[in-house]
Amino acid sequence: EEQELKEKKEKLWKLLCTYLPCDVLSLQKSIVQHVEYTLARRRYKRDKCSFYQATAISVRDRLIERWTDTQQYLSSKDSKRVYYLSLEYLLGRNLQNAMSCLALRNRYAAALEELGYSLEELTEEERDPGLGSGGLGRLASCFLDSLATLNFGAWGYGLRYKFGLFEQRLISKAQAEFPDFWLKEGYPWEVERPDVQYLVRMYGEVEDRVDPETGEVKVAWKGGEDVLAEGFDIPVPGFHTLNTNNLRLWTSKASCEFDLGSFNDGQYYAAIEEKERSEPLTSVLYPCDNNAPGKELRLRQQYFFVSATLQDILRRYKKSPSHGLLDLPNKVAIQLNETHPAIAIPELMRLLLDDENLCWQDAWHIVHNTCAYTNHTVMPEALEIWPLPLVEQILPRHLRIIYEINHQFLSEVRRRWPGDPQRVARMSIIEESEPKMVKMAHLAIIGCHKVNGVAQVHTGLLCKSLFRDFYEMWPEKFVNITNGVNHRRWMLQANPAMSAVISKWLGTHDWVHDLGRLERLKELSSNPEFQRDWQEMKRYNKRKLAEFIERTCDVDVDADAMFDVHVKRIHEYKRQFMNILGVAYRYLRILSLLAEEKFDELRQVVPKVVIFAGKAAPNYSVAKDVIKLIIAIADTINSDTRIGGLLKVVFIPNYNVSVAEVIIPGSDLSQHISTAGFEASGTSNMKFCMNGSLLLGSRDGANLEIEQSVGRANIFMFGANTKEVRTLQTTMQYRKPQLDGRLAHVTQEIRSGRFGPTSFDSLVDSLLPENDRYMVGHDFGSYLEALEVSDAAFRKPEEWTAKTIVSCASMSRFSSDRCIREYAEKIWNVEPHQFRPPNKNTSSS
Ligand code: GPU
Repeated sequence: EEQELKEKKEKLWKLLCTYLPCDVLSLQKSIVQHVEYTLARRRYKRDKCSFYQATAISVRDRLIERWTDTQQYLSSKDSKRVYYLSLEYLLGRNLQNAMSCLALRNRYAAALEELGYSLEELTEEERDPGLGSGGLGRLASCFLDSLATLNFGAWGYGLRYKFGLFEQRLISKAQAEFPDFWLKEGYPWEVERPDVQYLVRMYGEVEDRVDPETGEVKVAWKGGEDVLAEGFDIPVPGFHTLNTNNLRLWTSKASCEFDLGSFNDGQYYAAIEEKERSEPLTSVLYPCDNNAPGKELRLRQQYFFVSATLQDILRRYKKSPSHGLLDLPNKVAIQLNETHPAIAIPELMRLLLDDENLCWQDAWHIVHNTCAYTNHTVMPEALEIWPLPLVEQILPRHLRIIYEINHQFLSEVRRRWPGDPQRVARMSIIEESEPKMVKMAHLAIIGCHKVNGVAQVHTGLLCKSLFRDFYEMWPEKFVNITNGVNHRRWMLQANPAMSAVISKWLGTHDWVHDLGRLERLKELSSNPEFQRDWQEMKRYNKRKLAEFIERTCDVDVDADAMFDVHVKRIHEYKRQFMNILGVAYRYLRILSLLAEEKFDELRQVVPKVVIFAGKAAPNYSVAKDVIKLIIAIADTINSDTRIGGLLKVVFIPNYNVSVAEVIIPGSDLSQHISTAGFEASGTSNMKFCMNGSLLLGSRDGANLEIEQSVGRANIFMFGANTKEVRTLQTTMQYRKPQLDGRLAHVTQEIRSGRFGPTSFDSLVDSLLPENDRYMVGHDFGSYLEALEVSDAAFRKPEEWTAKTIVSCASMSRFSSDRCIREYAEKIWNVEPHQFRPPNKNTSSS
């Protein structure tokens, strides 16, 4: 019998013992087969959508074999795994990324060409999964790519929202929101896992039960409602390595376990309806960037996500017979992306206490040494605090655990600082307000062994102000890990023209693996021939962006003008308002030069296209007003024939990852002008530099570290630093500074209706010193000066080009590869494990 089993196993192995063939003909066959059999469409009909999907599935097939092999390999190694828990991911398009990871891009392009499709046109068929709202979600995606490329065994966990971040359209000169049903045509990169399901309970009551034998008190959580979590997996390939990781996204389903009694009572429809109520849990992503929505559904989403994820992690861990629970911290690292998944701390405690029957000390030891927390903001309105009664209602068992954590923690504080009740009150997880509130950041700091900020200045603020008490108590807990971005997506994929120039001049592609290799470009920065290639590349990308602007905004722009870009979520602290005020100032100045016939000075004006893009949260009316003002000013300027081509302003709708891939390579200058102390890091600043664009930046977040890397001459910095902002904010309360004359002039013109009938009163009033939380008035003068310096630099093309080359060549620190290595060393304590197949042939290499 054993022999028979062995033969069957062998047969199974032999049927698929090699990786799928990847010659051009085999790729074509697999594409056409998927059109015919998987999609059941006609292969003769010209249909880009079907061919995109079939191509994606063909690529996915080739990912799956490496993916399952990697997972099996990692299990056999029993290596420590990293789990990245994030409520947001902004994956961007996957087709080209997956193909270049597999080193099959050229072959697929050739295969498609012969079938009458270009890879570029099929690429455009892919919809961005908008499962995130801004930098935090995109960072998570860059991390997944680097983790796989660097051969770390790591899984991402997230939610599979049915509706991603809303689609932004501009209607009647304002933002309008539309649902983003990204799954409309299906998502070919995911694999549904009906076998991976967990029940997640919410509501109900807790009951203390005394064990009659031991006298021990146990808490039982009873009643409530169950929701079923089902996993969908997306393979995450590494670049030129077989290692392929996994991103598991949960969707909510009605659980199919019924109280059968209710059917007998004739409650057939009511019983089913009741169950179906749980479906909408993962319907929609809250569009909150740096803002906590405070909605009950959001808390339920967070808990649903965390519970399914931790059950899954524990199940996988326990599969290995050698694994004892106390060993968990040596085998598992859990990273919490912001406090959004911080309810993981009490949930893991609950699973260990109630389901695994561990004692408190053991459970706490495991939780504390397994989990770590990344903070991404110091803005008070973004810090998550939940009304205690709400937590009690949804998660009564967790509230009990939080009380106990807090109790033990505060005793420790009292021991260390006797007679300091204020400190105890400040550090408590519970805010004694009406109603009481649960502070998720405190819970995360107390429950984790490491807390990290995302740029030096940001981590400094965490230690010096926001989490000062905690830093005093546990200085070794706090670390800085400056953010990084995946240069393979943001250079190699987004900017093939630049990649070709770089590889040509370096004579190798090795920079794709090690961004430090770009340093060698610095010596070439003034080489006239290299400069010519570089400028040609930039012009090519600018023409592509100009075509995109023509298509999306119906505005004709000149690719020889300076492209000055400000793209990110619309937020007061990011100061798009200050930018548009500067644009209005520039416009008025050009008009007065014209009126006064100052032709020499007019000749000095750098022709410019100012490009904005970004979404405002639907309920954030100030941000929506800023969009209205931008559009109003843009319309006035673009239709003013007197200024000719000297100034154009556009607002590109529906900013997302794939739009960014067009905008960033096509920019000359980019603005990162947040009020100092407010932008934790910023990550697009890094992407712009990598693409040969110079930064105009405030003294905030990663701008400061970028300045150190590229050198002061190659970046335009301005404005108050964090310390000055702090003192100014206190002094402004009693000493009101005068409004900059140029600013006063601009605001007067806005009020007077120069830019259309709306007077934008509330926006303009926000500039009054007593209202100006974001220091627009204070920084405006030095902002205009920095713009002038950048204009002067742009007038000297050779010098400008050299600056952009040096700044691009200085970006190695800002690769997410560097960043992930730091997490691995400072927080996770994990080593890479590269999978090499024992006897399968790798036909792709
Ligand atoms: N960030 Br909190 C978000 O995109 N969303 C959020 O809800 C919070 C932070 C951003 C920071 O604003 C940005 O400065 C940072 O670069 C990014 O996270 C990644 O760390």
